[in-house]
Amino acid sequence: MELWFTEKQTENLGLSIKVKETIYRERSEYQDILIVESLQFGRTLLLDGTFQTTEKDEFFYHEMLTHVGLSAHPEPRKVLIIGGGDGGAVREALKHSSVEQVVLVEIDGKVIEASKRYLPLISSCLDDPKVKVLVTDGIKYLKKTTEGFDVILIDSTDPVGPAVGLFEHEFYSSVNKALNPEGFLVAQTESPFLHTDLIVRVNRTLSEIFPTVKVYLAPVPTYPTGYWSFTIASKTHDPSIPRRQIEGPTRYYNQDIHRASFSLPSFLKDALE
Ligand code: AG3
Repeated sequence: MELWFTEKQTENLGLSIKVKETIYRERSEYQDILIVESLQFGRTLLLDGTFQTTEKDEFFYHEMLTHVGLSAHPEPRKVLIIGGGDGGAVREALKHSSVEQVVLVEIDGKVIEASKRYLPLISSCLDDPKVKVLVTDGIKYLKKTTEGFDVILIDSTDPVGPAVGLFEHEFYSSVNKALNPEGFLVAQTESPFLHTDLIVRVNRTLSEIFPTVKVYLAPVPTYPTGYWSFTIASKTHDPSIPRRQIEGPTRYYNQDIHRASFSLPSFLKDALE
């Protein structure tokens, strides 16, 4: 007998993986958490039935979420990650030798625990002395923090349920307050093909707050349409120019990719105008 898991990406489109074994399943206070061993992608984390990260393809997403903002910054020392309880973005941020502290604010402690236990390749740096892990609501945290960060990464789930507020004006304003003058905000903003309207809305909202807002793209094989967007905002620097080298190895990101990822297809450019 074969066991398959399908994420319904739309009413009429799905991505299926053949499952070797179920590793972990729990209904937390916030969501349904599932980790399976898949034949194609290795260990795979699914939240509320949607692919979050897999051992085999996580590098596309985590490298692109992290290295564009950190490499465009002249000297990132303090990084804040909202969401991202699997630890993939934390691991990437620590590849920048200037980084002194990474604060991870994840609402669901169960995602952190399960990732530490069952996704060691991704979560490996969560216990690093430079990393501070806080299990709390990122929206509330940013409202009251008095700390300043050089790069803030929003590693959220889709804009449904607990993540809705992470795509709104009020939240972006608190991000702005917590961002140092030379800082960057980077948010994952879904599929350019399926969620063009969301990307346009996020860009308009961020443009009310930040002088520079840009979109960049990358493939992520296990996300809807395999094609993904990130939105980056800054107060000072142009995010499309890499300014520094990364110390650690990368598999997708390099400086050519950095520059090229800001070249947008006509349908998206038109929508953003
Ligand atoms: N966060 C973005 C996941 C969005 C995927 N959406 C979907 N499969 N429908 C990923 C978290 C990884 N650290």
